[in-house]
Amino acid sequence: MQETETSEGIIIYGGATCYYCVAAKQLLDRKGVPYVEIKVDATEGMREEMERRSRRRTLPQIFIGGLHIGGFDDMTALDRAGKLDPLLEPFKKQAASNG
Ligand SMILES: N[C@@H](CCC(=O)N[C@@H](CS)C(=O)NCC(=O)O)C(=O)O
Repeated sequence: MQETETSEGIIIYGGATCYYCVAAKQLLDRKGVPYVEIKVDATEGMREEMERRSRRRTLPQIFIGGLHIGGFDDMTALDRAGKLDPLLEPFKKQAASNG
């Protein structure tokens, strides 16, 4: 089975027609962090990988630096509690620093 390199970065296991996946990506876009989306219905073995790693079956499943966050609701709850930004901080896009 194909295995992604999941211990680094921000990974969203998502699907083609998934409102919560779009919402999750919009939130991360607003936060200014890069992420990789794995479309579980487009790549063989990825749905199984997602279910094995998250022990959940709904999309999206979000991992930040290898830490399982959960779905969109879970990420939103973390944000409201002020706990998401500290997790994202190491992944924030570099501001133009050489100009
Ligand atoms: N509370 C979840 C809801 C996720 C959800 O319902 N996702 C839909 C797709 S947008 C899904 O996976 N549906 C299939 C299922 O429930 O098995 C979240 O915020 O991520």
